[in-house]
Amino acid sequence: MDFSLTREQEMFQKMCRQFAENELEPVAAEVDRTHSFPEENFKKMAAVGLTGIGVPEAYGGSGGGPVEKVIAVSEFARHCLASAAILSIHLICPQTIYHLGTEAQKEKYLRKLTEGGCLGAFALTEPNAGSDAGSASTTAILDKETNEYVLNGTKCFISGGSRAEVFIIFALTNPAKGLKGMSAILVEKGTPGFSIGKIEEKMGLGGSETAELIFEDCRVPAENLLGAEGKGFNIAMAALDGARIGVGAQAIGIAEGAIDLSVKYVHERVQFGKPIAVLQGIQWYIADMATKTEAAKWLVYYAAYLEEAGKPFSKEAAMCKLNASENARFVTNLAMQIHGGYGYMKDYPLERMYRDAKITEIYEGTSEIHKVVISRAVIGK
Ligand code: COS
Repeated sequence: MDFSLTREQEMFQKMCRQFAENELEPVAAEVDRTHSFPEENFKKMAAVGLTGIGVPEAYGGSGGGPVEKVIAVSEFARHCLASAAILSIHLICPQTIYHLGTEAQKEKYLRKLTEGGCLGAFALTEPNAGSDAGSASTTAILDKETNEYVLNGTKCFISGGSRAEVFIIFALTNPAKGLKGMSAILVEKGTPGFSIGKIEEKMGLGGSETAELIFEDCRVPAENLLGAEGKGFNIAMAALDGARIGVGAQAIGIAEGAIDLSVKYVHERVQFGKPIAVLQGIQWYIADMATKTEAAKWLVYYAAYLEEAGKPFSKEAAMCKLNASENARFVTNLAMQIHGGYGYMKDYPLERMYRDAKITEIYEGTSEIHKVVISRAVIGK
């Protein structure tokens, strides 16, 4: 058993850490305040190969796999959860196209989604289909005369929806079959009949724009079917398994960032004539935060290792996401307690981190859904 990163992974981690410190941290507060997508930063991520993790160089990617994703996303989340989330969620799109796409689809979409700096999105959720993703009602009916799918329906809460150029849309190609009639369809920004609706005002994660997608007789060629027809739900679930490791990475990153700030603060903050680092109450907070975060981190890396090794990992992906996201809320809460009034003020990053951390317990499946997945795996359906 070896818990260490390879030399290449250590160098990659260093590069991601520097990228986060130099490019992400300086704009994190502004991105949150203005709720603006950090377009420039996304282009810079593409320039250094981060938007092509998990896609081979032959398609414009930078190789690597789940472990590299965890490294990059967690390093980013230490400083800016919105940027970490943008990368983590974007990667679902090129990686799914790489795994399931036809050669023509790979040629058409992968370069622009990897080295090209175009954002990808993944759209499953609908107003009446959140946790119960199988009850989605958006349709994509094949017009046999023109050989086009005609999409109708609304997707909501889609991360990057207002900025993405390529979307994987889950829609019913055979509504009579329900969940088994769902397929994955590739849709490009600007396709007639496809418009962006409401852009949500959120509690946190300001820079990651979350949008509604509206399809009104939106036609795409039949060749835009991704994977087998009727297998859309399985494709979505498999993609979400990987995405949940990404959220686990976001959650450990934000917890590590909150610990970094807290450690610095307890040495600097003097009360009762001494730095608060000498107070046992504070020391125990820090001990709990560090221990739980270390444990959360290794469960995330274990899930990533299983995925990389081609072993079953759905249960561990759910476990790592459940555990790391609860820990992110626990740690940011204690970090704020340590910082007292300063932590609550918008002048300091902790207030943003506290708000941002909450989403990790909700998106890519709520904690309750993960308990469903885990308990089914442990005790059966
Ligand atoms: N990988 C591949 N296929 C999977 C899978 C996985 N991890 N999990 C389930 N499936 C398949 C099942 O094998 C089944 O297919 P077959 O009938 O061909 O065997 C099909 O999907 C239905 O599975 P199941 O009966 O478990 O579906 P449920 O309706 O009970 O839903 C949950 C399962 C609740 C786990 C699912 O709806 C879910 O994850 N919901 C949360 C959605 C979510 O995370 N949304 C976040 C936003 S995404 S934009």
